Amino acid sequence: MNTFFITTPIYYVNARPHLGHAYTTVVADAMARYHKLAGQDTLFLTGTDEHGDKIVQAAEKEGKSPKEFVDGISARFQALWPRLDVANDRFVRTTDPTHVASVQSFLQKVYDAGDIYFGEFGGHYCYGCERFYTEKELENGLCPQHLSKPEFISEKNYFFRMSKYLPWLKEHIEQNPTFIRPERYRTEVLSMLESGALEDLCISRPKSRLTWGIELPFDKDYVCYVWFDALINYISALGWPDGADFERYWPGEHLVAKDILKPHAVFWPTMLKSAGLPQYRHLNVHGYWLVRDTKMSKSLGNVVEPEEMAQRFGADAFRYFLLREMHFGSDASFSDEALVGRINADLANDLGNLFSRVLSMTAKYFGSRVPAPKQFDEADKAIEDLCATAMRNFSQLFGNVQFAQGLESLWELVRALNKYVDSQAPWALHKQGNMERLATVMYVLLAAMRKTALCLWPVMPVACGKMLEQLGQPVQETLPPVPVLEEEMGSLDGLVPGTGVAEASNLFPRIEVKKDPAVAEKAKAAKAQAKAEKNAARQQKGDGGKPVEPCASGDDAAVSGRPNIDFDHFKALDMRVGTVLVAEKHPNADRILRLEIDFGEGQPRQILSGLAEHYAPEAMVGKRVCAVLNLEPRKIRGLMSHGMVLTAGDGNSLTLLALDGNMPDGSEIA
Ligand code: ME8
Repeated sequence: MNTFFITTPIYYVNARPHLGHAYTTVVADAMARYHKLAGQDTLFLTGTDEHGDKIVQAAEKEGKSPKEFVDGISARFQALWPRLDVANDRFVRTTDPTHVASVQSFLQKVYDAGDIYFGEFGGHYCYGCERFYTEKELENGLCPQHLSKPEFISEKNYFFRMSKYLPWLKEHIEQNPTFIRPERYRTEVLSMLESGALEDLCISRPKSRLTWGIELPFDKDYVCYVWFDALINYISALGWPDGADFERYWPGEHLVAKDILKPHAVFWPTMLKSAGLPQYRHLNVHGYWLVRDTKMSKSLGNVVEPEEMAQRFGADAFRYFLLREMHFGSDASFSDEALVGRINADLANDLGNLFSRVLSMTAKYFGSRVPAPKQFDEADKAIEDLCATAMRNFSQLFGNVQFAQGLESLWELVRALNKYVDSQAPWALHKQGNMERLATVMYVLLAAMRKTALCLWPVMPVACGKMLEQLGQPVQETLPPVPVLEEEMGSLDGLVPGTGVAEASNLFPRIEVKKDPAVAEKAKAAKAQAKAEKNAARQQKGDGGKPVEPCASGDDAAVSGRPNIDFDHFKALDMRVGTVLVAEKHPNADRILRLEIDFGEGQPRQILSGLAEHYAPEAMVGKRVCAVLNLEPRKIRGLMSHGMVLTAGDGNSLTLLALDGNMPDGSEIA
């Protein structure tokens, strides 16, 4: 049977849900919806991880029993998901009796297979991470994650013979290139395996130290290590060992961030192997959301609350932003400005505007009924082809966890439809009384809009419903399981002439950002001063002392204060698109990042750029940039720079120049 099973991590209940949790869960929801749209029998699981020291400590802080405490926070996670239009089929809690029974069966099975032994172990235990560190792993004697001193604990414990399965795991990863994806995380796991640093896994905690956990079936004085317990959720929720859903949906695929790569890429596959169970299909690993390029943390007070975002901007727009802004696998930076920018550009200007203008013209020219098209001309056929290509690309990229690129290819269609409106000028056809041609143009637009709306169901389910309703499509009958995406990728059909459509549409109103007047005033003054200084410097320097002539003809040049250049000078610039492969701080200059950028030249090019105060190095990796390549190479504090990355700045802030389309590395900017 054609099934698709997707999981998120089960989240710790020691803190409230934040942007990071929302991202993973929204992505999983979008994947589940996409596979439903592709006609698959889909199951989507999320849940909460409720055992372990951390939880006990957090409960104690609030003066609650662990159970009372976990019930409260787990309920918060469960309440959040519908507010983000997340429609998980199951919600697993590790305190569920069915999960507990499943974990005990699993432990017994691995024990009976001879893969669990009893031994003595001493190590540096960090309560924050719930794990032991070796001497080598500590940084100045501190836990590298929490920068706190771990406690040295020596005790007898049970161990899982993980090392026995590591050679098999390496081979499995080598033979299955998409077992862990994207590639960078696969490489990371392979080098972890090659390093030889991995050992057997301690899987118990003595009850004398911790009672909040699942009792080992073969020793009642011990509870199970929280990670061993937690990973089993992925099959306990399917009723393993006896549930019919296990037969039906396993193997599935997992979605996690890079922070929990090791347990998912090393512990879990070896556990499955020892228990004689099939391996998962894919481990999909994404990067971290930073907030204004800084790590999100309670102490910095910059934690982004997903519920607040959904309330302020709408769940659809928030979901769109999450999927569009983060290139799966790389880190991304969150800010209100970035969110508003995306909403205004992609949703209000491109998509919303398309619906609004096409529906109001259909009302005006055809009384809000879908007109019957006549013969397609070249322009119509080009839209029909583009629609099929955009849908195919969207589908392929989305299925390949490249959500941002998938949406970008769909937006190529949205933007082309807006251009088609401009070039076909329905108002002129109407004026000329050319109703046949007008009917065809309006039909092409409405039919392509319907296809676009269908593709967007995984990303913006509520807005998709509204779009389909506005196009006169009975949503209950239209949405899955009825239209299978594949069948919609051909010609511009699917709309019955005569169908009634909405008279107007206002799907995504533009968001006006109210600027703090004091901040705006300061920025304006700084800008004016910078401009005056620049002009003065130019007047002094000129060309061999000659003052620069203000431009007489071009207004733009007069505004910038710079002289016009001739076309040949402009043509001499070699400007290209590239992808940042490596980004790190310049060892001798605080404000400068050292970038290695792929411009399709066969090997990456090193460029130094004054971006360090505006972008964290990890947020730069994977970004598409525009750059001038044929600047004279320059040495800056000991390192060579072979070009310049283009940015836009107002004296205070600086942003990279963004591309409005998905062009390959090395594409020329002209
Ligand atoms: O690790 N950016 O739970 P957890 C993106 N209970 N995603 C983020 C993020 C960020 N800044 N912060 C958190 C645990 N996440 C274990 C999992 S699974 C068997 C047990 C998301 O509450 C991301 O999915 O610490 C990450 O992997 C997960 O939350 C960690 O959640």
